[in-house]
Order: sequence, then structure tokens, then C-alpha cells
Amino acid sequence: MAATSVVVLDRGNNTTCTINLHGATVVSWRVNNQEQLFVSKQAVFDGKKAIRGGIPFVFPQFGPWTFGPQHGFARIVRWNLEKAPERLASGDVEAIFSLMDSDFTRSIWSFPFQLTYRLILREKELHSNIAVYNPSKDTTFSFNLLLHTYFKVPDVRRCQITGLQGCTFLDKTSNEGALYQETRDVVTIGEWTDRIYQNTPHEHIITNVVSGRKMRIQKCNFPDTVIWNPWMDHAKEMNDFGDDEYPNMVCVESGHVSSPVILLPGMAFEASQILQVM
Ligand code: TA6
Repeated sequence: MAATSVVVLDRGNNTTCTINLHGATVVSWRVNNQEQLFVSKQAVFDGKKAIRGGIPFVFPQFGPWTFGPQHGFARIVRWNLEKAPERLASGDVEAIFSLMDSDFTRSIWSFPFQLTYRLILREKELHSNIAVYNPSKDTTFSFNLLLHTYFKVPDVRRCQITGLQGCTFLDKTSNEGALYQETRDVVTIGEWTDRIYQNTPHEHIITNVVSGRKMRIQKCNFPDTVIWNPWMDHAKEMNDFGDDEYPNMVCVESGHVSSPVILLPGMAFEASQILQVM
């Protein structure tokens, strides 16, 4: 019998979180039966390709990579269920996933590592806590880390994203490498958008998400925020993304990507994100 590939955290009141062990990808987060995350209708679940939507786990590389797949290997390998979903005294539900180096990862990136990914489902919140451990006795390694969250929205053109004013950003839609400063107090999206905002505040709010609600993002040790929508032309370039789906999603991604994390032997790095439906 095929091993379980999907883990469900069920908090009751139609509040659930579903994780595919392929990439430890959160593929659904329902609050009072309202889905908060976007997953493309064309998403591929072949255990090989990254799942187009939900919350892909980006490690050890963000973006193109000389040594391996874009956005690293963590989102395209099978993770372990370290601790099955358990209801805590608070009524919240917790599960823990883990990933360590393997023949496959070492064929791409020679460093031993241990990833621990703890998810806690609260009434209207999804907490993601990540630890990266360097078990080596003598070797330092560096990495990027990012949660590539696809939020489901009725119409991205009506969304506003706070907390970016004054931040420097790399605009990947223009000549590579140019840095700009965000002057708007709220960022809106009306065209192809692919920006890495640097040293952003700990909190962003996205307006007009599902049911016209707001989504609060709180992040710790994720100094950068990536904003992405492929818009019409780039949507057509992806075979796992419907041509007409781009109005219904926005990626607001908590990450440590503008500079690498340097992890000394025996040390650990921790980062976390809280998503809250307001
Ligand atoms: O996070 C934004 C981004 O880096 C975009 O440049 C775009 O490539 C997106 O990720 C999706 O990348 P993927 O490898 O999942 O197709």
C-alpha cells in the first residue's frame, strides 16, 4: 500500500490544514471551511515537480541555482512526518515534519543538514516554525530559506499590501540587479510583479483576500518579503498554472533570500511565520 502522502490537521469547526509530504507543502488551509490558499487547477502531484500553490518550502536556494533545481530541492523531495497531528491543551493542533540530507540532496549540495518544520493550526491562524541545524563538526554552510505562500484572492487587482513603504527592492521584471525604493504606503498589483523587498518590517497585511477579509503576516528572522504575480503572459508560460488563474492569487513570501544565512558547525537557525485571518 502506498505510504501516506497527506497529513491533515483538523481543529474542528471546519478549520483544517492539509500538508503533502512532497515538499512538506501545505496544500490547503481552511478557516470555517473557507480556503485561504491558492492551488492551481493545473498543479501536478507526481511527487517530482513542485506543487503549484499552497506553501512550497524553499531551501537551500531561492531562485535559479547553478548546482540544482530552481528554489532548491526541499520542495521536491519527500519529507518525514516526525510527529503526527496532536491536539494541544490549547485546542490547537500541531504536527512536525523533518528532512535531512540524503544521497539525492548530497548529489546536489554536499552539506549534511537537518530541517525541522513545525506547523500549529489555531482558530484563525497558521503558525510555521522552522529550524535549520548544521550537524557538521567542522563545516560551515550557507543557505536561503523562504515560505513561498500563494494566497487565494477574489481579484488581485483589489488587494493592497502594507508594510513595504520605504523598503529597497529588487525588481525582477526590469533590468536584473537594479534596486529601487518603494514609495507607496500600500502596494497594489496590476501587472506582472516579481519583487524582492529587503529588510522589511515584521508585519504585512493583505486586504481583500477570501471573503473580503484581511490576512496578517507576521514573520521572525525572515528579513525579506517577495511579492509575485505572473500576470497574463507569464501565466501562459507555466503548464501547471491556468491561463485565467492569475487574478485569483498573490504570492507574499517570507524569506531570508537577499543574503544567505551562514550556519556554523553545530549551530541552528530558526525562523517563523504566523498567518492570521482578520
Ligand atoms: O517567488 C517568485 C519567483 O521567484 C518568481 O520569479 C517565479 O519564478 C516564482 O518564484 C515561481 O517559481 P517556480 O520555480 O515555482 O516556477
